[in-house]
Amino acid sequence: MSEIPTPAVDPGLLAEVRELVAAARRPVVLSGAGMSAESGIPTFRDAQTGLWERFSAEQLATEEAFLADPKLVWSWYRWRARMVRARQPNPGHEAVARWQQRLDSVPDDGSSPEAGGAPGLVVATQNVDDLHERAGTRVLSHLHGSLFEFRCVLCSTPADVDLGELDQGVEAGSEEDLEAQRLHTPPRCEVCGEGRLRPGIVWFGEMLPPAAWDRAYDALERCDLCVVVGTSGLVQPAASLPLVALGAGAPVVEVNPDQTELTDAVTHVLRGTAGQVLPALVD
Ligand code: BV8
Ligand code: ZN
Repeated sequence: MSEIPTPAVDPGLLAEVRELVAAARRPVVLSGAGMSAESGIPTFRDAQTGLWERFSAEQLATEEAFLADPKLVWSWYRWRARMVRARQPNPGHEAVARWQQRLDSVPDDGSSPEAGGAPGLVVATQNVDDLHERAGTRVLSHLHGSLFEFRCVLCSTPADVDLGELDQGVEAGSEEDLEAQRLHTPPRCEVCGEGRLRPGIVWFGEMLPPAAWDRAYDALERCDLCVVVGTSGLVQPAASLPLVALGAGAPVVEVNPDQTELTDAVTHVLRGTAGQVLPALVD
């Protein structure tokens, strides 16, 4: 693993947050697209490339876009899923996994659910990639679904989709791969034979999965620390979740190289990247 440059954040503040991390028994990590930026996955703020450069992610991540041009939207998701599969978790993902494993070995202090319940790190992510899981983290909530889940638009039957071998000759995420994915149309559902498959993603204008939302909300009401990593805090209702932790009296730490919609509300701001700051907090 390459030597991680020490983050350019105030050492005193870093030391203070390190103590919060060491003392926390029920922390929650809320992650956004910036968590995966150092793995080479573009964030929603990054400009789209190639075929999709004329669209914003918000325009493509809608049911309307899918119904208007199923091939375009389907190929965008295939291309993104293949890109994620070809990328690796970064030191930020790995630090979160170590933190969760460390807390898994803390004996259950018998705290009643009212007192917050057993110790443990909870991760709720807005991201649709599987990089947290591939770093070894159990993710409690995928608030916006997953690139690797698919279902029928009509009967909602879940389905598996073969995303194709990562052709050695074609670099996943490349323009070439982008053209290759263009040839795919959403397969037909094998159960009802009517509907076409769609990605198991929460599109704009769609409700978040109630179970994922409730689990994240409940964990934040009971947490003793919340670390918000790599989110611009623009997309609702996920962006309001850190406020639940604040309402519960927990410190909320923002890890982000830039100012966000949440900056003024949080209790601690660490202006650095996930891959730099998280290992410096956890190890
Ligand atoms: C809902 C899956 C209603 C898709 C996503 C008009 C019409 C309809 C709805 C709305 C509307 N106006 C507002 C809304 C609500 C809308 C919304 O919030 N829109 C925004 C644009 C204003 N929300 C919705 O539509 C939600 N549903 O409201 O439904 C309803 C209610 C009840 C019943 C029925 C219906 C659904 C929102 C979910 C949409 N799906 N993802 C896909 O992936 O294809 S959201 C998607 O965008 C991501 O998942 C993520 O959540 C969001 C992007 O935000 P971030 O993760 O923050 O990423 P971003 O690029 O913005 O920022 C990256 C950050 O990382 C930056 O701060 C950067 O500085 C930082 N960073 C960069 N590098 C690093 C780093 N940080 C750390 N380390 C680094 N190395
Ligand atoms: Zn079906």
